[in-house]
Amino acid sequence: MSRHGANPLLPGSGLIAILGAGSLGRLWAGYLPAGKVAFIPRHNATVDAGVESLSYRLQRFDGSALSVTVPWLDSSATPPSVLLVTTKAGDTLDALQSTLPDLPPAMPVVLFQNGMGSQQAVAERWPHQPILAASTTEGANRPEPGRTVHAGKGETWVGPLTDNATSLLSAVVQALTASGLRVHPETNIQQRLWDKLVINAGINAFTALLNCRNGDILTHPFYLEYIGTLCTEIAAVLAAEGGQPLAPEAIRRRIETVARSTSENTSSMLSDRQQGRTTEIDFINGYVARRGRVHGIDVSVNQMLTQRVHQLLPHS
Ligand code: NAD
Ligand code: KPL
Repeated sequence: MSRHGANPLLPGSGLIAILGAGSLGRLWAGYLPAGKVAFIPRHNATVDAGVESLSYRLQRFDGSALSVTVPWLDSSATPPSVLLVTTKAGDTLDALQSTLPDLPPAMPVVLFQNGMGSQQAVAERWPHQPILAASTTEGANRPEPGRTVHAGKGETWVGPLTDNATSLLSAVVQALTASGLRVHPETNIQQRLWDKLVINAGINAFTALLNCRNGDILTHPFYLEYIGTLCTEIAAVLAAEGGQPLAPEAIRRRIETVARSTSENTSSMLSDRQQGRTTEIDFINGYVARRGRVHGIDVSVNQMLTQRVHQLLPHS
């Protein structure tokens, strides 16, 4: 570390910038050391006209609550060392399109989106920028506008998507570890993203369509009708993509273990539906369906779930 506390392997001053001041962005901003983190304002947003920071209450996992104030990044300030991207998958490409041109080309970008497809699109669009992906089991929500709740204590794995990010991995993990959250380097982040995608593909759409908590899908006739074929489709796509092969029965066991252990949870997709927000279905079952079509695999159940979630109206 230099005398300024910045990691010499990273560009900039040691500041961590966050794009996407939602639940997950506020969670990281609240745990990272004060003075070392800033939010990036939306392109052309009016927030910086007189409002220099964002304040909110963070309820930490241990039950304690604290007031957090995070500055909006001033474009004239020293450039950040790392950028965390915590926008929804469908917003990420546009958000980066208007943000990255103002930031250093050597600055590592860590993508926190659920599902797959958005991370690969970013890595393809900016192959010369060090791009990493994170897979996290931390859980955060915002029950009211000024309050963020750390609802689930988890772990975060970070790994490189572009070749030039490999040498920066340990420095990025070290920077994130300053939060006190558990962060690990992962050299095969694609596999870890697939592992999470498999779970989300078997739970999220069913909960959104059936308007039920995670555990309630397990006995529902609609779930029981389609889960076997869904797992067969996922297994075939996984094998064709060159990931760790998994039998359909093993996929179903993984899905059902998580549905049971999170039985009282409202999934992120049901929560999006309840709040009238766009879901991430295109990056979950929609991604499996797209990759399946590329390989000539029958993915009709993934397609059906994707279409039906698209047809849903907001429901509370
Ligand atoms: P969220 O909707 O609460 O936050 C996203 C934020 O991005 C919003 O504040 C939105 O205004 C902002 N945004 C959208 N477009 C933008 C732009 N162009 N410029 C700047 N900001 C922009 O969502 P979230 O729950 O924080 O989730 C973010 C991502 O992290 C999702 O992909 C989600 O699946 C993933 N994730 C979330 C959690 C969690 O517990 N919340 C856990 C694991 C993964
Ligand atoms: O990741 C999740 C989500 O809701 O997106 C699960 C594992 C289904 C937990 O709710």
